[in-house]
Amino acid sequence: MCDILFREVLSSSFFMHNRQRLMQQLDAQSLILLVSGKAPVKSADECFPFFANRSFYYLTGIEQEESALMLVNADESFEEILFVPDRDALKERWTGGMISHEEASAASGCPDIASMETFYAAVEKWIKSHTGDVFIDFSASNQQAVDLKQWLGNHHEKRRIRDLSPMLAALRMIKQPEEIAAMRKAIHLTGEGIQAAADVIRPGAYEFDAWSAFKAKLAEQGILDTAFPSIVAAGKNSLCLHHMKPYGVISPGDLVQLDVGAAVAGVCADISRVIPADGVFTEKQKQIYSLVRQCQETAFSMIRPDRCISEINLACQETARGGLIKLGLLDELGSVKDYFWHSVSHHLGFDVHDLKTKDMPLRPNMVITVEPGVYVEQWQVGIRLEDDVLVTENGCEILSADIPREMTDYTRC
Ligand SMILES: [Mn+2]
Repeated sequence: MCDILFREVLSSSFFMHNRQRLMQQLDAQSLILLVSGKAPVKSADECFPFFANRSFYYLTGIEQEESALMLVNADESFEEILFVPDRDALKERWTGGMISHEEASAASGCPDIASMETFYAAVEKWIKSHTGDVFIDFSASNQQAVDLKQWLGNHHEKRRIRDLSPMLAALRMIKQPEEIAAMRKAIHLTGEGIQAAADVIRPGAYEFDAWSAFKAKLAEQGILDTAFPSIVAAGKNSLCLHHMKPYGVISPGDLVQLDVGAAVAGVCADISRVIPADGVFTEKQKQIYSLVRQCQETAFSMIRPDRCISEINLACQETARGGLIKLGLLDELGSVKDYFWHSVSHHLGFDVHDLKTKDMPLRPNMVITVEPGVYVEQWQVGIRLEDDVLVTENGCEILSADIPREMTDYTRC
């Protein structure tokens, strides 16, 4: 185990295995093309930060901009070529080292590394000498992917171009042991970050005090990019689900909603907890908190292979409906959706909202979140509790079980 988490990488055999699993799903004589992408331009010569397309990363372990993967499924075997841009001393002077062929090969386990300059010629050559279909990721929206699709359309309009994204989703939904191990570390670190944030929450502090305490805890391990923008929402700000401007001041009596996640070796955690500013929950806050906890228990008890997320969601809604009626907030004919604003689960992996095949039944080694939320506008109380859960052979394991989840854990005398 690495002691400093930013050095964590997944092994080349993980990426090789992913490519093999993908190829096994395809007909013989097909061509797969995937690109890493290009950072979007902000303005003039400035770009937004670059992150490689997550499916490209899943198959290569490479974060280099403007790279491409070509996989050819022949009858008995498959060929793989990874194209990376030529190193450019002037560019590297500004933005640091570009990946070498040796580094690309070591990270991906792909023996054949070529210059990106030769990519389109290689595709052209394959298409001219084969009749098979070409698979690209229709869901990729980066400029390099758009250019590739357009080029295929312009130069090979008669060739069948097919969408790879359903196959990528099917693969990425089933987590491999190395991914789960990295996720456990990301979750553990997220728990430490939540504790650090909770420690600075008090009336008079700002939301960004907790926000920066969380980030600082991750930075101690060299983890500088969170899995997604951290949400710290005090009081009525918790009624905005993605409150991303943590400038609010924390007032006495407020609850502070944290929805945060670290990523380790690219694998995300996604955890939500609620901290009372004064160290105590009011009666109304307690009622909503325990209802949300009940919804979580409904979900935990249902998660197992063959269940669909939609079924779990409906059951949680029913738990919420019953509780809201008891509290007098909802009448029998009212809509629970007035309080239960979002679905309970999403898949989690290299993307925080990971690729999925719509409402496919759960399978062992899928990882989903359990995040029921109940939002009571008239009380100015919104509570969401979120844990990350691994589907096992006959139930589930709560990967974030060690992160305190009960009201008593966050009550201070
Ligand atoms: Mn989530």
